[in-house]
Parts: sequence; C-alpha cells; structure tokens
Amino acid sequence: MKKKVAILFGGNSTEHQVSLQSVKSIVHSIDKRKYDVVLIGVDKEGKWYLYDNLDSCIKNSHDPNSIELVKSDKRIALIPGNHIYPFIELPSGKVLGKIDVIFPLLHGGRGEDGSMQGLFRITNMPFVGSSVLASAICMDKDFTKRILLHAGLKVANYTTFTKNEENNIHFKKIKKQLGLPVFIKPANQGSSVGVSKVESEDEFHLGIEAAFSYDNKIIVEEAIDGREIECAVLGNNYPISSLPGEVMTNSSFYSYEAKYIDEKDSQLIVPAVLEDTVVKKMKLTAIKAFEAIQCEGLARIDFFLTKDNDLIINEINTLPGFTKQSMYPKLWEASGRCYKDLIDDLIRLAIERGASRHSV
Ligand code: G1L
Repeated sequence: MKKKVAILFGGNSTEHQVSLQSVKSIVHSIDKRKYDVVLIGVDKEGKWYLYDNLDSCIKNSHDPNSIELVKSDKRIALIPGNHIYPFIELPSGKVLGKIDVIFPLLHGGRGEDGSMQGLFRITNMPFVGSSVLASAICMDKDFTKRILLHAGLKVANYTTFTKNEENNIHFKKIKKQLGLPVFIKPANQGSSVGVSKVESEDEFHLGIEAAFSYDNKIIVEEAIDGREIECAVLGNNYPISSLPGEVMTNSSFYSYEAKYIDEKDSQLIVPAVLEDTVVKKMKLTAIKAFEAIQCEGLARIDFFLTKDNDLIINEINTLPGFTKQSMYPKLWEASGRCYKDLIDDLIRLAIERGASRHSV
C-alpha cells in the first residue's frame, strides 16, 4: 500500500526559502508509486495550512529573500490524544486521513530546537530525522562542543559567556587564551546572524554586543586555519557516512558571509580531493560524532581540516539544506545513492524507528 508522507515546510526564518526549494525538489523526485505526498505549510505566525499542490503554496515574489507562503483555506492542526488520526481540520475538527510519516523541513524558532520533534512524539507520529535530545543539543553550539569533547573529538578552543557575565568579559584574557583573531557567535545554532570575526579590542566589544542581541549565551572561539570539509551521515543504529565534500570560499571570513548570506558565492567540490587516509579518518569521525550526539536519520558533519591533517569539528547540522543541489544530497549522490533513493531511505528509517521505542 502507498504510504502517506506529510511534508511540513516553511517556518519563520531566513531559511524559509531553502525550505520551499527543498520541498520542490522532494516533491519532484519522490517515488510517486510508493508515496502520496501531503503538503503542509507553516506560516510565520506558526499556523499550519494544507495545500493541494506546490503552485498554490508560494506567493510569486520577485525578491527571492521575501518568498512568502500563501494562506490556504484549510487550516489544520496536529493534536495529542487523537490516536491514529492526530491531524484535524480547523475550525471544523474533522479528522484528516491517516498520515504514515512526517518529513519536517522546518527551520527557525520552534522548528528545530527539538520542540517540534516533541510534538511528533506526543502525537505518536513517525518523523524523519533526529528526535528531541539530539535536535536540542545541535541547536546549541556550546552543548554540541561539550558532547563532542567528551567523546574525544576535536573542536575549536572556545569559551562561553551568559548574559549575566557580560560585564566580566576581558579582551586581554581571551586574547591570551585563544589568540587572535577570534569568532564571536550567539550559542544558538539557528542564528546565522550575529557572528563576527574580530582582531582588535574595539571590534571585540562590538562583536560581544552583537552576539548578545541574538542570544543570552554566546561563544568566543579561536579561528581555525583549515579547509572546510563536510561529510553526510545516514542511518539510525548503524549509521554510514558519505565521501567528504569541500566548501570553497574566497577568504576565511567570507566563508561565513558566503555560507549565510549568499550561498551561491561558495562552490561545492564533491567529492573533495583528499588523501585516502584522510577520507577514511573523516568518515569514521563523522560517524563517531553522529553517535555521540545520538543523531538519527541524517546529519551533516562539518569539519576543518588543518595543514597537519587534524580534523576539527565545526558544526553538526541535523537539518541540512535538502535541495537536490545542496551539499547533503550531493555527497550521497557522489557516494552512489541518488536523491530519490535517499528520500526513500530517510522515510524507511523514520518508520523503522517509529515502530521501536524512542529512547531519547
Ligand atoms: F526531515 C529531515 F530529513 F530530517 C530534514 C529536515 C530538515 C532534512 C533537512 C532539513 N532541513 C531544513 O529544514 C532546512 C532548515 C535546511 C530547510 Cl530545508
């Protein structure tokens, strides 16, 4: 029997557009003989709408940065306590047919800190990707590093400050501890904004202020001189890793700008040109990191590779870009798994896990 896959998309952030592009790619590629797709858009206020087709979801906008969801005439909600039919139409309360699995392509606020995954669990809905704990950990750069360090993996040296320590941050002490330049970032992984690279005391104080305007916790991190290499991991209990790929950018700081502001300025080289020994080590380390955080389904592990072939984990992304052109699918494509099969694998992994008890 065909399975019903509900794709949840939208959300309230800058990644809104990536989300819509990713839905387009998935709807285009998903095996229609195996799956029926149900489209559910989440608007900026957090309201959920049901759509008949992709064209009716998106307001035609000439400015790609201001793409907006069109409200459909069907509001829906996912509510606890309704057993196998937790999706209901609003305001009538009529139940929607059974959904087998949710593909949550959501970003920002509630979409990625584990709380949405909590809702799926409470309503007993199988879903693609990591569950509550791993999603929440990966949202926080400080907690991510603590877990990775505890697992014996390398991360950039850093220090954390909370808002109540703001008046007790000393440039000289940091300079001694981490050297210069340093990166200052909000701890919240979701904020692609509020990041600065600083070289001087003046810049330092501005950077601290900027980061605190996005989060009550910030990290100050040594700048690593290295190539940016990323690896894709797929699986639940027996995860596998892809060949690595490289993100090429012009200069160290522009790498941030390019990544966050204009993705087109960076070039993806897949697979990355690396020695076999480095590839092997990277694939193993990526799986170790995935397991340390207890990720499920998928994650993209981002590394710095230094001149001495040291592997330093920069970031773990449980919600990687997912258009056909994005790094995560490209890495699998280069490793012999096409986009359509990848979608298939992720849905299968979600259902398999749904049938067993969640531990975290
Ligand atoms: F459902 C998955 F597979 F777990 C999943 C969920 C979310 C994969 C990728 C993403 N990515 C995002 O939501 C996005 C923030 C990059 C927008 Cl598409």
